[in-house]
Amino acid sequence: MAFDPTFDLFQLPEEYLELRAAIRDLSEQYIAPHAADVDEQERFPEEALKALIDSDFNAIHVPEEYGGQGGDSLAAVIVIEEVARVCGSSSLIPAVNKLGTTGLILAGSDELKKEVLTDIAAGKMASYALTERGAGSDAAAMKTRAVRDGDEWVLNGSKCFITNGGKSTWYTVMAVTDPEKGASGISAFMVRDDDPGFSVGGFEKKMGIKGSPTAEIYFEDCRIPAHRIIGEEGSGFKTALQTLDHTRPTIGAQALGLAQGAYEAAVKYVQERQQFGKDIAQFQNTQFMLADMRMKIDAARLMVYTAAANAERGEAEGGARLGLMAAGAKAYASDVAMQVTTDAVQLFGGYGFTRDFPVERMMRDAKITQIYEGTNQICRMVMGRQLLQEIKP
Ligand code: COS
Repeated sequence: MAFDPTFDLFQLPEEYLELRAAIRDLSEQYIAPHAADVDEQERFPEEALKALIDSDFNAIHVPEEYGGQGGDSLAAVIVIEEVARVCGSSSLIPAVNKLGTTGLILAGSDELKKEVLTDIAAGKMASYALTERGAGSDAAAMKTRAVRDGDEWVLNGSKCFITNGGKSTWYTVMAVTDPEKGASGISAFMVRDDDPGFSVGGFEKKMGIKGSPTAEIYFEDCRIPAHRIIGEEGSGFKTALQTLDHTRPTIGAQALGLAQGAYEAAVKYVQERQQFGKDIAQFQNTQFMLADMRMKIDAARLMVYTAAANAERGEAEGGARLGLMAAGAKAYASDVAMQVTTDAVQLFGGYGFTRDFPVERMMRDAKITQIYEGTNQICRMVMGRQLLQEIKP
C-alpha cells in the first residue's frame, strides 16, 4: 500500500489547531507575564481570569444552550494544556470549572443546569467538594450529612482541599443522605457561596500552584432548596466517580502543559549557556536528556488527547475504557511532568534552583498533578480493576 501524504490519523483537525493558536496567543500575552508574581505573592491570577472570560475560554466546556462555547473534552484539554504551559495556577480556572460542573452536566436536571451553568458561562466559577479530612482516597468514608427538611436539604460537615475554594460561587458537594447504605447512601448537591450556613476558611500553605486557593469549606445547618440535588438521591458517589473519569484527562493536560513549558525553556537555555568553551547543547548528555523529555511528552500528549476524545464517546461506546484511559492518562502525564520539570531544573544547573527562571516553579507546580483527582496510586488501582475485566483466562 502506497503512503498517502494526506493521511492524518495523528494530526488534529484544523479547528483544534486554530483553538490552540488562539489560546496560546492569549496565554503568552495576558497570563505568562504575571505567572511569577502570582506564585511569589501567592495571589489569585485575576488577570488570567479576566483574559479567559473576555475570550470565552473560562468554561469552554459549558454547552451552548447555557451560554457556553460547547467545547468538547479535546477542546478543554487543549485550553488547559496551553494555559499550564505558562502558568499552572491559571490553568486551574478552566480545569476546576469543568470539575465543578461535570456531575451536573452528566446527571442534573435541566432547571438546575440552567441555574448554575449560565452563571459559569458568564464568568462565575465552580468547585468540586468530595474530600474530607478523614476521607481522601477512601472517598466513600465521608461524614458530611444532608438531611431532607420539607422543601430543603440541610447540610452539616466540612470538606477540605477545595481547589479555588472561596473564589467559586458554586460547589458540587457530595454528602451522606443514608448512612446505612455506604456508597449508595451518598448524594450530590449544588451549593452556592451565599447559602445560609456555608462558609470558607482554612487556606492551605502549599508547595506549588500557589495562585489557586485551596480551602476548607464548612456547612453549619446549611439550607439549600430541594431541587439542588443532582440526579437521584443515593446516586452521588457514582456521579462523583463518573466526574473524575471525565476530568482526569484535564489534570493530564495541566501536567502536559507544565512539562511542555519546562522542556521549551530548557531547549532554549542549553543553546545559550556556555561551558567548556561551547554551548551545553553540544554535549551528548544534554541531547540525550532532551530527547528523553521529548519522548515522554509526546507519549503523554497522545494518551491525554486519546482519553479526552474517548470521553466524548460516552459510557455506551467508551464503556469501561473511559475510567481506564482517563486514570492512565492522568497518572502517566503527571509522572512525566514531574520527571521533565526535574530534568529541566537539572539542565539549568544552579540557576534552575533559583526563582530567576520559571522551571523551579513548574517543578513545584507539577507535584500536585501526581496527587489530586486521585493519587497516581489510586489511578493505577482504578486501571488494575478495569484491565482485569478486559482480558479473561
Ligand atoms: N463510575 C461510576 N460508578 C462507579 C465508578 C465509576 N468510575 N467506580 C465505582 N463506581 C460505583 C461502583 O459500581 C459501586 O456501585 P455499586 O455498589 O452499585 O456496584 C460504587 O460506585 C462504589 O464503588 P467501589 O465499591 O468500587 O468504591 P470504593 O469505596 O472501593 O472506592 C475508589 C473506589 C477507590 C476508586 C474511589 O473511592 C476513588 O476514586 N477514590 C479516589 C477519590 C479521588 O480521586 N479523590 C480526589 C478528589 S478530587 S481532588
